[in-house]
Amino acid sequence: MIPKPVSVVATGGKFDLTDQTDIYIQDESAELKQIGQYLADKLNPSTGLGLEVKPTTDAPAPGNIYLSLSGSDSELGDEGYQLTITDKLISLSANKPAGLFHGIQTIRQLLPAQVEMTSKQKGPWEIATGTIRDYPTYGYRGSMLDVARHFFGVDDLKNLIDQMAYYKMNVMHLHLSDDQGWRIEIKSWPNLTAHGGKTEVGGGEGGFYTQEQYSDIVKYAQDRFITIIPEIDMPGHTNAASASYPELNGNGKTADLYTGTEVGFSTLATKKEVTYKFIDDVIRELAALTPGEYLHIGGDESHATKIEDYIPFMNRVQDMVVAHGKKVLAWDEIALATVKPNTVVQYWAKAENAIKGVAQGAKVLMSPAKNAYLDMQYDSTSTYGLHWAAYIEVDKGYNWDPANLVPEIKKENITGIEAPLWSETVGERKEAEYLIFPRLLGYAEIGWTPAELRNWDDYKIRLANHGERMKAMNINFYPSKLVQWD
Ligand code: TNX
Repeated sequence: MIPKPVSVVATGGKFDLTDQTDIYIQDESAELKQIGQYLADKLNPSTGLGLEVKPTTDAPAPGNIYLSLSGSDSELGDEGYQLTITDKLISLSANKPAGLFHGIQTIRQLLPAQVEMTSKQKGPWEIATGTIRDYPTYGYRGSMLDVARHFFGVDDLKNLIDQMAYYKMNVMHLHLSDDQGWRIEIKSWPNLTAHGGKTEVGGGEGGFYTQEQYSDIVKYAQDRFITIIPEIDMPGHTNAASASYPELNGNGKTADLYTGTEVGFSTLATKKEVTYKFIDDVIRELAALTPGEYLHIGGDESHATKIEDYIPFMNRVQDMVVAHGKKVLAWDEIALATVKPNTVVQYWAKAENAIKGVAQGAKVLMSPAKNAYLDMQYDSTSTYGLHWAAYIEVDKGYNWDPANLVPEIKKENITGIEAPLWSETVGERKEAEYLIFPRLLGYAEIGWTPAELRNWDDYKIRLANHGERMKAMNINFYPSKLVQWD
């Protein structure tokens, strides 16, 4: 299993899934039905067992699966679950629906790998008996996709959301704007996408999400207990905005659409009121599309913005986000400004920035480029990816502890971990998967499993077992030589 559960007690027997098996839910609430149906939809195509979701008031008869909300097991928290499997019953309970959903991923992983295929497979469909009690170490377990350098469509995002859910991740951060493209429709500033969304790195056709499509993604993720965090990067990384609305441009040059991969040349006009009118409109529309708590305002690599302009800009934009009812997430440079209450600092490059954030009372989201960047090459022979921060082989991506990386950043300062995929070198789903997998599984485990239960020698055996699962799920993973794939 990945991530490794907190506690597993095996009892040596087996439960058989048969054509008599159904999924019983404790009441008819929409959430329970939906979680039960998610499990049925994952198991039915491959097993052909025709599992149905049925409400019940009592524990079901032998041979079935039972999902219930108990609500009073404080150790499990909001995302934990207890899974008790006997030869008669699979019984999954949790305080909250999110816990049941994570528990369902465990049930899937306890079945043979072929269960993940979408065509009918042979079976038998046996599960080992025992009890699992499980809950996450960090509340934020995320990945980021840069859809600005190369655009990825709605189906690509949904696919990744399901893959993340399988490994119990709960946040997807979308990098929606950069020099090369603006990817989210803003109704009050239509040229952002009409013009600014028209291309991407290498000169491809780019693209953008309409607000309707975006809401569909948000809902799809929400149904899988994943929160979408939208990022509008500013005041740098804003060439696409400036090319669409020249009055926003602050670097004194004419901004044309850009298809290269340099960073640090663009800036918004931080001294013009129109810029803040623009940002307020963008934040308002984005906040209305976002049920989650956070909006990400970037703040990285603003080399074309003077520091004396950067600081008041970041301070003012944080207040604007708060005024629209959201909390701020930003890259670690934000700590050069005032980190406002509830702002989370995303550590990617400079530990000293993250430390400054902690000193101001902020929590840190851990995305150290040297350990957690999905766009770093595995080694010097990797077809895709960059290596400015490091080569990150699968063992190196796994073998670190967020709470033990920077002495001044302790577990209580950390909200969790996020692994970003920057997309300068990848534009197709299969290319992106090659960089994301299998490293994402390791980041999922770092976020979920207690540090003292993790070690590479044990992990690499479990990872090998997931080779077949990833194949069954049609994931184009990098077959690292460090792992003896099954
Ligand atoms: C740095 S990470 C960037 C991105 C690039 C990435 C490439 C960060 C906050 N800024 O603009 O895409 O490196 O690895």
